[in-house]
Amino acid sequence: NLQIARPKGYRVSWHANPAVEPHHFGQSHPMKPWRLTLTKQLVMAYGMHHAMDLYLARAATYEEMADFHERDYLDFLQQIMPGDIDKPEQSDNVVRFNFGDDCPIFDGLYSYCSLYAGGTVDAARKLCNDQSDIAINWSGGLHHAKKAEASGFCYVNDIVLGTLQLLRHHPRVMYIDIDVHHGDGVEQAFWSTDRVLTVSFHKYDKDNFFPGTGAREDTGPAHPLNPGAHHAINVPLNDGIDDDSYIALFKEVIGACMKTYQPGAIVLQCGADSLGCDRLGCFNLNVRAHGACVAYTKTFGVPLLVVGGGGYTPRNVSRAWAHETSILVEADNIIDSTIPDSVAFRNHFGPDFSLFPPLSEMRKLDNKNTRAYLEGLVEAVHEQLRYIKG
Ligand code: V1P
Ligand code: CA
Ligand code: ZN
Repeated sequence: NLQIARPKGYRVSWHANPAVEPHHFGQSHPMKPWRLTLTKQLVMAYGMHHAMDLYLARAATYEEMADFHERDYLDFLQQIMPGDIDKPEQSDNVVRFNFGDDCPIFDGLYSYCSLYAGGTVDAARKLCNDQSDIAINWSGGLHHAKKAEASGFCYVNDIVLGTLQLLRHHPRVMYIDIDVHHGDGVEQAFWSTDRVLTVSFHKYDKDNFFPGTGAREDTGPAHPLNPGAHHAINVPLNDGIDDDSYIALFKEVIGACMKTYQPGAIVLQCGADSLGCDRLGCFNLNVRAHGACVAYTKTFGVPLLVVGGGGYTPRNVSRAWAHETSILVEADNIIDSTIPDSVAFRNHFGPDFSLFPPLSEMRKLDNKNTRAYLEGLVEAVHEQLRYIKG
């Protein structure tokens, strides 16, 4: 009897398709789908698969992806082959749809995109059908994709597709993004509606950090006829933010947003490039602090769609997402902080073999976020929330 097996706690579902994992973006490209293999190995070695319902994700259909994306763009994504990028007859579309170094055309690209998107759509539907309380797709979270443009390693915006599913059942959905980059694609997709409140925490430097958007003042087009005005919350940060300031900031901002907006569901993008020692990131968070944001989001008891995102030091991505899985299944107090002996690829976790290596100590970065700056951000968010009603 499932009631007895799980007397309290939430029903957690895991949505994944192993066929996502072997895709290669290319030799020097930072995005490595293999990090999903490492995550799954850790989750299984800890036995966490026993505490979730496991679903093999389907590929999203063309029609499902066309809920957000333009057909011209999907047609291109479906037919383009690796050798085509240099063909003159393709060059207009390659440029128009922004393919190139960040978004290369690799073998199996369309399968890769439809599989990670299918996982997020499936996860959202499980929440809507009340067959799950917390649904996880670590292969999703690709927040930069636009309706007719690839961007920043993202081709299909699974977050938008999943959120559109949630909006069929919930009047208001809140989107939270802790990837070190601005969640521009999701923000833009819901720019004109008051039914989604987007909140992104990110490193912001207009000229020197991708994608260069997400200033504090960018809150949605402020026309009196736009219901989506004020419904984009941006929390722009500087290099080196540490555990305590990030957790305090996250709790104040998200606590205030929840109180005002009272969403029926939450989508949480857990990009792990906000950890210390990330190959592309510049924050100084440890695995526990990243996980504390997930734990805090869970305390609201609202249906929760959890997706991955960035994260470019695979051993740390897998540590964070395994730890966060343990928080979601309420096993974080049970599992050992030493990486299990049985885990495949255990050599990747040396020399410490800990789930919680001291990332903030390993690459010294000054915290360029003063207390006054962070207090100013919180105050500005409170002011913005005055325009929003739940
Ligand atoms: O900075 C840029 C573009 C390239 N310039 C013309 C501007 N691109 C970044 C893209 C980062 C994408 C992050 C995605 C996510 O938010 C969600 C999955 O995490 C970029 C960087 C960088 N250091 O920011 N591209 C690359 N590095 C890159 C390096 C080697 C090969 C290919 C791309
Ligand atoms: Ca972000
Ligand atoms: Zn990122």
